[in-house]
Amino acid sequence: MKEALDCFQRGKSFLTISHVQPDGDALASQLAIGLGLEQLGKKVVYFNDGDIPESLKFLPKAKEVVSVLPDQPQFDVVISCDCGSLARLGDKFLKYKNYKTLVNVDHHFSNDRYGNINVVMPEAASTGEVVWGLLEKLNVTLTKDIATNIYCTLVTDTGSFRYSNTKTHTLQLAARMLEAGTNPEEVSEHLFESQPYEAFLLLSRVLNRMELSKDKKYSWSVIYQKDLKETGTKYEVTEEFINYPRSIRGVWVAVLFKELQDGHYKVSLRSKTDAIDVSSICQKFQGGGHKRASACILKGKFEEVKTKLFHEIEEALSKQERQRG
Ligand SMILES: [Mn+2]
Repeated sequence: MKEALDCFQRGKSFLTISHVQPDGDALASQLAIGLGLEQLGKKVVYFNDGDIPESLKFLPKAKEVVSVLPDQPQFDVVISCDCGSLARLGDKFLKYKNYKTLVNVDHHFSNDRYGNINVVMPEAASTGEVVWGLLEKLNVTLTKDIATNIYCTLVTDTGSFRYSNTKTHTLQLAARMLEAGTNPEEVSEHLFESQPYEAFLLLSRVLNRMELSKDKKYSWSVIYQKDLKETGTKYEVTEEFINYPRSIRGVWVAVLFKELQDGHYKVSLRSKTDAIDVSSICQKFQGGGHKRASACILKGKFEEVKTKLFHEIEEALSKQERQRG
């Protein structure tokens, strides 16, 4: 932490970055830390490899995010937010050499410490919580714009303060963000009540295909490329879809398969108990994330991918059974 603070104090030019297809924690964290550094008189460029989801464009500073990395001048510091591995920052950044120090600010359990400096706090509810911890130590004033971003990170990663990572200090932090002027209704309207109609055409397909395992302990659904084409949607609208299999009574693990353009499958997993660590399942396929929310990419036909993954899920479920005796 101290090393990162020194680095932020010394640096003059910064690039903030978050993972590809950013969610509310990734993007708002990168915006909040940039806003804080700008307040300290630093030069900040905001970058993300790809498009910003429509629902996040309301975030203060989101309109300044660029998708091209500048050649000149060299940045003193790159700050990556909410990203567990270097590859997740996207292909453009992987080739980029135009900086001196990379600071990795995150809360993913599986973070592989790829930065020159790493501030990784798995106990934090969101990366935004880590970000605010840093900004506070730098004596940054909590403006409404910073607060709205931090609040968005909390709402996103706690499932609107419903998940197990919601602690007393999470709600205290959220309260501070409201005191600084955040309008919670406005944030949830943008995040949850501004869906395009087409998202529901896609959701109805996902619900139609939802299945339950024989033992009723895990549930899954799948989205194919043709679904996106036929409904005119993009994967960014599917962020909340996994909550449907997750919310079935008796289900411990929820799975959403998403066919990618290259025919591989991106697989998102959610666990409803600390006894089943889905990040370790995903790590077997070079993915990762949090114990209760993780993702990985599996290669092969859908039936093969399903068999491989379900084998791991069943292993994890029977291990949990054994532990409970
Ligand atoms: Mn996060």
